[in-house]
Amino acid sequence: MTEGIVVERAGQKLTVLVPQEGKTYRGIPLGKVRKKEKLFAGDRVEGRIVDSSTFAIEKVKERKNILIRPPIANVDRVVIVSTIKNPPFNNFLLDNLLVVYDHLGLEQTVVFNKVDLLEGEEKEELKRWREIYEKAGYRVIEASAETKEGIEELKELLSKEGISIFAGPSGVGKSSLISAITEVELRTGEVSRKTERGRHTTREVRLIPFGEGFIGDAPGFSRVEALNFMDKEEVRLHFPEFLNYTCKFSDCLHLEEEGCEVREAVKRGEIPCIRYKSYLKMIKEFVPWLAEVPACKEE
Ligand SMILES: Nc1nc2c(ncn2[C@@H]2O[C@H](COP(=O)(O)OP(=O)(O)OP(=O)(O)O)[C@@H](O)[C@H]2O)c(=O)[nH]1
Ligand SMILES: [Mg+2]
Ligand SMILES: [Zn+2]
Repeated sequence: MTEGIVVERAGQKLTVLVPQEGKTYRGIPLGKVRKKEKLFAGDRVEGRIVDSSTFAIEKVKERKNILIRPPIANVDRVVIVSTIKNPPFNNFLLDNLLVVYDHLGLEQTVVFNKVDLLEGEEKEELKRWREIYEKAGYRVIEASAETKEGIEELKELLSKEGISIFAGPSGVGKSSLISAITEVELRTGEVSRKTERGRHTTREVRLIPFGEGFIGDAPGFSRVEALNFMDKEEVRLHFPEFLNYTCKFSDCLHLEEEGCEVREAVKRGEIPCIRYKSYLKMIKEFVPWLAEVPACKEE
């Protein structure tokens, strides 16, 4: 049996890389595999090289994980790409992704791309967001596929073994960054001036060999809901800044419970209101005391 990895899935068409040969093949799942499961980019497979262009997939190895958004298996780390401008920053999407990927146990990096576009007040806005995420404990990189700022830092991070993927909304420059990193030319598309959104240029998942591992480009998406992946009670565990506080009750949801230290920290301004508001929105709750916190009114 020969080992391979699915590096691309376009509709039913699978592309399998056989590292031993340094060559890609059209992957054809044999009947028993096809009947049992759907294959994803990132799947490690075993099978036989049938001819110079075809690989018969006889077995799919057990998966470490499957990301639904984007659909890739065996992911080790994820780079979540956002922009302050063009398109405007969607902090709620970023917060949902951070929760979902932490739940899956992935190593995460927050990237703000297109910093070359920012002026004056917009630079201040970036600085404020950067501080919020860094204080919470995330690694934040400012980048530009245009000026190549941050590209060396990303290269270093992504040359490690395993599968790293780029996630985030359409138009933030995922494909542009991957092109700058790997020097593989990928299709990119302009952001619409009217709607300020990307045009879903990348249609398929594709893994590109880089360093000891792979970098995955995938279509953008604008909605992910943490509650589709976990119970309401779990969400609080994936806000690292909440974990610095010990509430009276260990199952505290940080709403209106007696002895809630997270609430006190929000009131004192130690936990940014905007992150706490994301948490409430994620678990679909409301707390009346928020209206009394001066720092929360400004936002
Ligand atoms: N000024 C500037 N423009 C950028 C930068 N990165 C990407 N762009 C532009 O932003 C647009 C969108 O880039 P893409 O790389 O296609 O974005 P994407 O995230 O892959 O989008 P989807 O494939 O639709 O999900 C293109 O017109 C790029 O040229 C950057 O750092 N600075
Ligand atoms: Mg793209
Ligand atoms: Zn609490």
